[in-house]
Amino acid sequence: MAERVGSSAVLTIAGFDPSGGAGVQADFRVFNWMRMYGVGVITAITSQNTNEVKNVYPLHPRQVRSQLEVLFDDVSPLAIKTGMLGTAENVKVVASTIAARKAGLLIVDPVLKSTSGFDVGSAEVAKAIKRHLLPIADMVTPNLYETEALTGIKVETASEAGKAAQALADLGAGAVCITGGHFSAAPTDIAFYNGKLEIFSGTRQGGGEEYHGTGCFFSAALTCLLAKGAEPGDAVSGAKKLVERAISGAIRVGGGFKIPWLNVTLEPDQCRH
Ligand code: PXL
Repeated sequence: MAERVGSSAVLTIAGFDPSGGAGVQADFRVFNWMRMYGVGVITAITSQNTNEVKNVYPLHPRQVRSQLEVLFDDVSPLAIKTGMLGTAENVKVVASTIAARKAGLLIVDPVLKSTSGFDVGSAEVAKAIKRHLLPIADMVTPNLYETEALTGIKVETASEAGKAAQALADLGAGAVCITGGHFSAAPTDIAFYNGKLEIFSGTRQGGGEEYHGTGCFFSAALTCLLAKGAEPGDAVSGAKKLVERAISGAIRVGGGFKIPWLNVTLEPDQCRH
């Protein structure tokens, strides 16, 4: 009999991006690279390419709840990551269903804005994430913009990020990692867990260009490392190294932003038919 993979599955609850740079498809690629089986629940359909987001069509909360309940009836993911949730109602449904099922580790990527600047989460979504998801999150991974939207603290320096990270922990998140890819100085991530701040400095890859899907890539890699039992600090530094490598190997799929990519493939003779 085939071995059951359900107990080593990771779940992404996120939006669909036809260009595949962000959302569930990006998460699934990372899960594959990390050798974990991905299961997924869609919260919104977006119309976008590698240049821009044109529209976001959130699913009805009933559709989101139904996908989650039917999946949880059968599969118990080791860890769950949330990305774009679309509406405050969807945030509530996701939080209450996960809490009721006491399902796996929870990593919250509070997606609110796309690389191209499109608002993919309103102020109501931010409020609902604060109220319903952060109190049950094991780790939250906002970028600078999302940190400001969630805490009201303007973050331009590492010390401001430290204050904001503590404020996010006070809202109930077990661990916080503020991703500093948008700092004008070096891309420094600031984490707060076990009552302590930790700074992860990085090196800017790819000449300061913007990429589509780096936030999804980082939080998906982090989710896998936490699911495999890494401590928060080791998971952050491991995911940061992977995202840097993926940025330096980024690929051009269309005419817009490049997409982070790890050049890890089967040997050519293994994919010939
Ligand atoms: O990068 C944030 C993000 C996450 N998920 C989906 C997206 C975007 C940004 O465009 O479309 C589906």
